[in-house]
Amino acid sequence: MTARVLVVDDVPPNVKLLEAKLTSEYFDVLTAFSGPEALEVISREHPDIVLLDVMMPGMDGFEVCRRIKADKVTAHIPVVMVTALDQPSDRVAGLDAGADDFLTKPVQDLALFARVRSLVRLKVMMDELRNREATGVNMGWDNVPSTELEINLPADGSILIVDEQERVMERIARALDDVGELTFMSGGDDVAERAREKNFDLIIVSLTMRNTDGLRVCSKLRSFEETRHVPILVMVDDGNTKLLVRALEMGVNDYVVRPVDRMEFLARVKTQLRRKRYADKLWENFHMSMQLATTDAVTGLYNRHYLTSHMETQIQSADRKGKTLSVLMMDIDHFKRVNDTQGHAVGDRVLKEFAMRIGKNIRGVDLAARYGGEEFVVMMPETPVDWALMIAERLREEIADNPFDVGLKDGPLNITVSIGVAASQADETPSQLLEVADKALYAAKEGGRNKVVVADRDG
Ligand code: GH3
Ligand code: MG
Repeated sequence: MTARVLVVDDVPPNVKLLEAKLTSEYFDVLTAFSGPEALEVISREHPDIVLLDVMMPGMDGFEVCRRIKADKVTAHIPVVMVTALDQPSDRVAGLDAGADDFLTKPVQDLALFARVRSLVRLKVMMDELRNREATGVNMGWDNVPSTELEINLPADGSILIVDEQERVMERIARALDDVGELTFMSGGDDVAERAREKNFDLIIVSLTMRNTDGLRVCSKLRSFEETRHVPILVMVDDGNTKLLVRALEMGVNDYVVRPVDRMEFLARVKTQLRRKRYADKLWENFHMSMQLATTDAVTGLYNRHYLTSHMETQIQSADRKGKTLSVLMMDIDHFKRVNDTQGHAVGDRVLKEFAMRIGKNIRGVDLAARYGGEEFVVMMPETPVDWALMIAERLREEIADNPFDVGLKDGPLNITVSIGVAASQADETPSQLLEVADKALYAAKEGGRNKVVVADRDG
């Protein structure tokens, strides 16, 4: 995931250091050396996240943060305060100013990347939600129930805490008192299994339990359908970097180091809960607009009109941010044969099942539409073409490897799909991009069907 990060500090070597670190992880870095300059860069460049030094002459970090959060246009941009290690009071002041997270100096790589990524993921979802609502307005649906466009969905929810130490759990309970409903589990081999049974909004796991392998719990949580998208926050002991790296690689969303600072813990928990809220909202919104916009009774997917109208906004926003939008153009192979041999009603059932499988295999920010009879398009914001290719391959396999059970007495039907993949280029219109993807789809058909082909942009 690439993102544009603005680094603000009045000490040039500090800026250089963070810039070098972030650039090495493929973030795009903007810089500013004072509060007023930061505000100017923000209003001009719309960065995805701001790393803000607290101590600056003139306008300090708190004031900059307050101004970012007070302006409707910039309030949704996540702000990370960079504070001196020995200033816990800064954290309280930072929270009051509306900061989303903290880093302490000297900034450690692991903390930096974990926090930046976590907040960028949150912002991607928030942006998508807003774009979709803008599309709804463009299409003249005055009656679309508007989800809160305000930046702050409440950060509360149902939290599971997994730790063996009673003392720790008691302290956590006190810290999270008014954040949500708490459930405690004191470890055991079946923790992850038990966690599946309830809809948690956040799971906090200790990685230093004696009788339970916390990492294993996390890896199971990531593999179960029910808990795959639930944010995980882990607690580790200071200095146990190896364990932490493995946890982050596994897809754990954030971490806190023991002894846990109460304010910091609270901020982290709230960020994760808010992110979950947005993800849920996106899904809700997805289903709602689907019902409102769809003229396609068969699959329940977005129609062509919605797709192209939304894609226009998306391509513009990708251009502005210097990011890539990818599309998959998919067409069921020899679908006419299904109709001819099994009848139109069975054909419809295949289309329905096909649409459902697409839905299951894409992210909440992606958008699936029925483009024509048995042609479907998936649009994926902020997705480079090689990821898109990977997702297309996964979809192709999912279709080909699992015959469609549409209630025939001869058993399930073998279905395959051909897919063309294309990534947007600057100033392209939706129809140009779709045409490029369509050419790739044609090549996949020519190449024998049940294939994925990436558009050849040179030829
Ligand atoms: P190819 O592999 O080249 O894509 O072959 P194909 O048979 O899938 O392609 P073709 O374009 O020749 O046929 C598409 C068929 O899809 C023809 C049309 O009757 C059928 N179709 C289109 N919309 C619907 C629908 O809503 N329901 C059903 N049952 N069939 C549909
Ligand atoms: Mg076809």
